[in-house]
Amino acid sequence: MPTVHLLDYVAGNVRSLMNAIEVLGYDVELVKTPEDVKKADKLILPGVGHFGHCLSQLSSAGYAPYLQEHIAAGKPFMGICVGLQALFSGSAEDPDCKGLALIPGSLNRFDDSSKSVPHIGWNNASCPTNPSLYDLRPESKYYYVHSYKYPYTPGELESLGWAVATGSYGGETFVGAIAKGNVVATQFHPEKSGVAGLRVLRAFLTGSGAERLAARPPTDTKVPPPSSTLVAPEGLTRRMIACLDVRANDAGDLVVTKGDQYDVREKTDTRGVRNLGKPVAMAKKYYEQGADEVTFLNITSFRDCPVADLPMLEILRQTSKTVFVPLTVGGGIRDTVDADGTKVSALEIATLYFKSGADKVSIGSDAVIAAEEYYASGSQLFGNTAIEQISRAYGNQAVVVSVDPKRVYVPKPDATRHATTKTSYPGPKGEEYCWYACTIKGGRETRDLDVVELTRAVEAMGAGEILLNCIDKDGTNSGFDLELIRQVKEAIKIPVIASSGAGNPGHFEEVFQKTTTDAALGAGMFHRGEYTVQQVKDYLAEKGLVVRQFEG
Ligand code: 1PR
Repeated sequence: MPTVHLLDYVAGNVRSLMNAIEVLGYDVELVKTPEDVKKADKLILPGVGHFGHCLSQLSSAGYAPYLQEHIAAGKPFMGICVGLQALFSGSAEDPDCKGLALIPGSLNRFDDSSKSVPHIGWNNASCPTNPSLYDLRPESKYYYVHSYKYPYTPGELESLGWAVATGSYGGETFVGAIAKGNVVATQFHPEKSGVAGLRVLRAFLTGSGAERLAARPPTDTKVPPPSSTLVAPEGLTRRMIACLDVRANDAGDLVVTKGDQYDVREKTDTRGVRNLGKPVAMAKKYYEQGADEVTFLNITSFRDCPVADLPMLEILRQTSKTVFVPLTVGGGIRDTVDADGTKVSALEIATLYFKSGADKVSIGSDAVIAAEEYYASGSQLFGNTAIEQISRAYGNQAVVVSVDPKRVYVPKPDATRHATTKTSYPGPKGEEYCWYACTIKGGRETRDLDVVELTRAVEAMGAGEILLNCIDKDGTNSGFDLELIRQVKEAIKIPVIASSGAGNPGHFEEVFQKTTTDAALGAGMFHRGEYTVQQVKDYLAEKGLVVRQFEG
């Protein structure tokens, strides 16, 4: 099999990328030393997380001059995400850190005054002057996750000979992909962008992208074309996530289950664990129906088990071979003591998950405890929480905090110190206000911390996204808790995934139309076969919402 070299210079998650390359029929050789770069013909520079962290790793390990040499020698080179950003001179994310400076210019942060940052989700990468650049397609969507971007100015990069594909988010148009000669780079993750992304990778691996580019260099290098023809329309889609709660049933088999308000046992006398199917097969089914992400939650993670046998590891290994959208795994991400008495940090557990194919980890109970300690210490950060350690090593985008709140009704706002919301669904005694109490251990223990406190604390610690469940709504098929979602969205800037209560496609439309949620998640209605992800997306499209459709 032909070989491609991959530079794994930070503790990044390259498993997904390796899987994608292998599925395209190529062997991956990891570059371990700067000298290995010399052996490479085709070289890929991935990168996630912080620009400064990635670039300082690259230069302190001595890679930078070898990369510049590889590119200057005209050998095929592909940069992904921070690997694209590295080609520029610098980034506002770390002004003291220099890029490879192949392209003059510096990246800046998305404006978060009216939108969530990071920009997470499926968006365009379209190049009107060269619509099939590296097999990008104007109608396709690609998976992005980044807070910093190179702002697109029509004609600027083209005048330097670059072909540019752009995306647009909240009124800002940014560089989604660039190509020139032997170099191509994407801000999005082709390995996580389904078939559309695999096409781009293939165009790089086979050389067809560079060949076609050579036959059709960027047009109008001197006169910038009118901006209206180059700026992509707002393309971020409504992101839909399928969630699989996984646990061992009474026979010891790992099954997908689903609770009603977190009770996953049958209502019959036997009270067996509900078994709705096999995790790997169900994840593949949802991917093929068009799910934009798949989340696995190990819902009995608080029970001890040897770390090497973590039940999700094998599930991730198998799933990541066939599912090319982001995979999140949650449950049990916390410092722990292994069966033989060895201490294992949350970061080490997360690393095991990333190496097995996860793109993000989701932290539940441990985030609540960390937030309580944060407030107890006067809102100080010491850098030692699981959230801080994992986001430092893998980037904020890799850390989701899963929140399991329960409604607590009060007659008036000053009846509690917590952030209340006026509710249209009064409590049992007619109470018109409620606050949302955080719980741990899958709702088994309620804490004196509200969702506003929790989400603000974890945002400060570096969480990249909130998975907002609601115990009152879970499994009820009665729609999302819009009041909860609005309260959390107002409190923080990072993206929120609405979860719990979806029972039909109309509920997804409602949550997207009536709140500013960034994504919505469904479980039971898909597992029970009442609706497919595709049906929900078709419905949203009919209602005029932008969605990504599965490309087979
Ligand atoms: O605390 O870090 O070990 O993580 C445990 C994780 O397991 C948390 O993310 C927690 O939400 C989850 N969890 C624990 N117990 C349960 C349970 O159901 N008994 N499941 C549980 C949470 C909630 C959603 C569900 C939506 C949508 N599942 O993810 O999928 O509510 O359901 P619906 O669309 O059918 O209404 P830690």
